Amino acid sequence: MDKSTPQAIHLKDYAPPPYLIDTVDLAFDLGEDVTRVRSRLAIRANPDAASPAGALVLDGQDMRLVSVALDGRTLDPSEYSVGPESLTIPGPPEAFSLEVVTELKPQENTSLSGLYRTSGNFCTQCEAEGFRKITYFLDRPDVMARYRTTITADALKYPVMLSNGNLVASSKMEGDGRHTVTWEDPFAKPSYLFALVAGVLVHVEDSYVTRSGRTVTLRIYVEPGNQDKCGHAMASLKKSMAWDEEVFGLEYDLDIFMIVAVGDFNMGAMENKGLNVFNTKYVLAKPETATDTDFLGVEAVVAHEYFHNWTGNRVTCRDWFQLSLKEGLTVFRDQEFSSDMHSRPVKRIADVQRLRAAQFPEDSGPMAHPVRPDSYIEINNFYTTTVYEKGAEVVRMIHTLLGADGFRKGMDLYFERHDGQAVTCDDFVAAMEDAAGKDLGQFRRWYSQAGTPELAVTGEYDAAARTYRLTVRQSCPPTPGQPTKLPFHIPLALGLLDPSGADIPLRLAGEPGPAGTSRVLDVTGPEQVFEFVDVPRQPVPSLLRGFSAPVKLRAPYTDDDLTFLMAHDGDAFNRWEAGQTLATRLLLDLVADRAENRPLELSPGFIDAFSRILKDPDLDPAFAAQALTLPSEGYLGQQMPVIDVDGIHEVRTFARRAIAGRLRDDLLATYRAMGGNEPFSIDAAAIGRRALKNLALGYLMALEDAEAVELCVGQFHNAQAMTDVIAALGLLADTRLPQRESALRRFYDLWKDEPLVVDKWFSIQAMSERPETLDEVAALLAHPAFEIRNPNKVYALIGGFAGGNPVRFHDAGGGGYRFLADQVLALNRLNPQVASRMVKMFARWRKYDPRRQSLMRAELERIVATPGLSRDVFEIASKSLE
Ligand code: 0A1
Ligand code: ZN
Repeated sequence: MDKSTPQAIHLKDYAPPPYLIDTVDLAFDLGEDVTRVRSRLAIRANPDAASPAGALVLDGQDMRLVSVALDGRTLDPSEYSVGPESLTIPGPPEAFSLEVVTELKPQENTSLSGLYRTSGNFCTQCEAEGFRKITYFLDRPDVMARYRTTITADALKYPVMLSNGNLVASSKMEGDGRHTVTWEDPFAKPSYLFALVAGVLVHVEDSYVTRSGRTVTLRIYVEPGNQDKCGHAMASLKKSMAWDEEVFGLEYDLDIFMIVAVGDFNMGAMENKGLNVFNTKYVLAKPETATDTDFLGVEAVVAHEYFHNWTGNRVTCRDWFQLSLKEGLTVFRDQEFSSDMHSRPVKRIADVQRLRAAQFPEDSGPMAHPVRPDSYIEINNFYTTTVYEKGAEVVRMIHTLLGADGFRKGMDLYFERHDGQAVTCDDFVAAMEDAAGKDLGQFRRWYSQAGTPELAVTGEYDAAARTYRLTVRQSCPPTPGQPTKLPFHIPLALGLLDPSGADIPLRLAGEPGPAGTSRVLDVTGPEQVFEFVDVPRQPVPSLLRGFSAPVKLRAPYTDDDLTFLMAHDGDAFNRWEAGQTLATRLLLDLVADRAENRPLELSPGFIDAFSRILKDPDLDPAFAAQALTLPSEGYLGQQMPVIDVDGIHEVRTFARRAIAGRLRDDLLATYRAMGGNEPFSIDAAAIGRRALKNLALGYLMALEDAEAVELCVGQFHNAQAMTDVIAALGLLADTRLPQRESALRRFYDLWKDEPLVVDKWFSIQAMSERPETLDEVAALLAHPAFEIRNPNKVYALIGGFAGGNPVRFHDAGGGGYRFLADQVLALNRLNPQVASRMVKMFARWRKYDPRRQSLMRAELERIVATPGLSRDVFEIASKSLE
């Protein structure tokens, strides 16, 4: 760092703001060189502040202060002081108006936070602390104000000018070709929800009539030429609006709802009041350019941002430590929405895979933090999978413990109490507790303790007494700053299967009669015994049904138990889980065999189980595709004390070939059966058929025989849907076939004018398992279509390589590590948020062998020693080394 070491901010130091701001009147004069912002604030001392108001310290950075006026009188510079990150006015009156003029250069803003330019348009991103780069302000979420925004700019270059709320005025200026609009947002909001967009944009329009009969105008703004890719986003928005009314009784509250899609955006999207700004990736979709995963992503993110209108905007966060209040809850809501739109088990499996792939590693590494963190150096580093996805799991557990009705009552009470307020995670839990009459005191530890708990479960059957005793032990490994943990309140959903595979009615000792065949046990102590009575035969337990808690389950299942559960468990999630547990076990055994130079052999019983799934005509193809996918290299690595990168890759490849060799005919039959020529549709059934077809093609290509190659090349050339084109291209990219290069070339030539499709082209090459990949990725940095200032390009190429290609990134030569560190340092100057997302790929360095450890540590040390390091990168790199 060039200045002093950045300091952490602590939750325990929270104090209410000394001043409040009631209204904000902004006037933007957008220019090519300079943008001028005039802000007029109505400020008063906060009656609820802990101490007398004193000096007013406003946040502000990276702009030029032009003037300050208090109650209409321009202040002399001696009457205030300006620091690099603040403007201080000593001893202002109790209530006053403050007018501040600032000048910015959005065209030089590469951080994509604050006001910046994208494709010639103006755009803002204010969460978490971007508003302070626009004007001086109390830039914290517990300062909620009503905004009025006037925008003036050249009418030809910026025909469309948008902000939050409703358009209240517009006029053309005489003579100079400029025009002006004014927007007013009637709802008080924190500064992070402010937005402004101006430029050449076209829109697609629709409308929605709310349950109470109000008509809302819906508009999606895109760059000209993209109107044909907005239909799915619009349909998703309307479904989201209907779902929130139906499930939570929540209606939209303004007369217009706008989405703007921009090509340069750090994250997925942003829920600014009435004016959501989206990464194009989560808006633009048509079958020729977007995969099924993209379509599902658009639907989920449109829903997520829309749902924020209530969970985030109407009720917001008191401070950034409470981020999961809005994010965990809103992710839970979007997951439920997608489950209702498609298949619930398939969605649950996908969400759990994601949690395990990203959140479990975070929770056991140097960046582990509670869902409600205690401290941070840079808040932008805490938009994490722990805050989002584990936060959603915590809300889901409340839903499980309270039931759907209890949860709905809790939501109603939460809005009744807190509409228009900035509140805490604790306020949310209190509303749930009070509405449902359930004590969640111990449950609150999920918010304060980091780490993934482990649940060890054993069962004992007493044939004479007809009882089954389940012993449940919980523990949680230490995490940074939390060496020991108190027991969690864990909802353990389970069933017991009799030898025919049927569920046994469940009755605990002391209970009058059975309470269903699947139930939730409250695990609260370090060790607990649950005794089931009237159990006629030795059962096989189906534990943690639906993944009822974000824990690691250890249960002494035999291979036969797992095969039995795979075939019979009434809970679809656990049928999938049993197969994954068995596969993980077998693959890790093979990794050990390989390390000991023993010959590799895949158990025929396992292949038979796969064969039964493949041939089961009653199975949902989407589920079958998930069940037939082997655990990822990353997940297998997590199960090892020291990750054997090469062993895992080799063994997984071996297993895929072995399965493909044994089941070749079945795979071919599946490929043909799923590959019907029906017209493209994006419903769950069609997505499932494509998933299973491409899974079959993937296995067949593991054999790389002439027939498989012909199918793959044929699919690449003839398929209409991008899902199928990309599946084939991804498989070809892993090969040394002559068709590889021609396919990649053809794909680029066809799609070079579609940036989102070019991103796929970059990531497919970045994820190729071929040994040349690092050199090719390094060369692609110089490709005309690569742009390091564009986050999507960085995520596709650099992120695809470092995050999606374990065997090449972790090449023992260390070239991958050097490459990533170089890119982190280049990005650090341009876009600290993106740089910090890249440096996180080093965080798990301690999980590797000594040679790789020292190579990765050296790169982290090189990064930390670099002058001019951003807070973002400094925090991740230095904590990784601790
Ligand atoms: N609140 C958004 C995510 C988001 C967060 C930060 C951003 O810039 C730093 C941008 C978007 C969401 O949850 O969708
Ligand atoms: Zn969100």
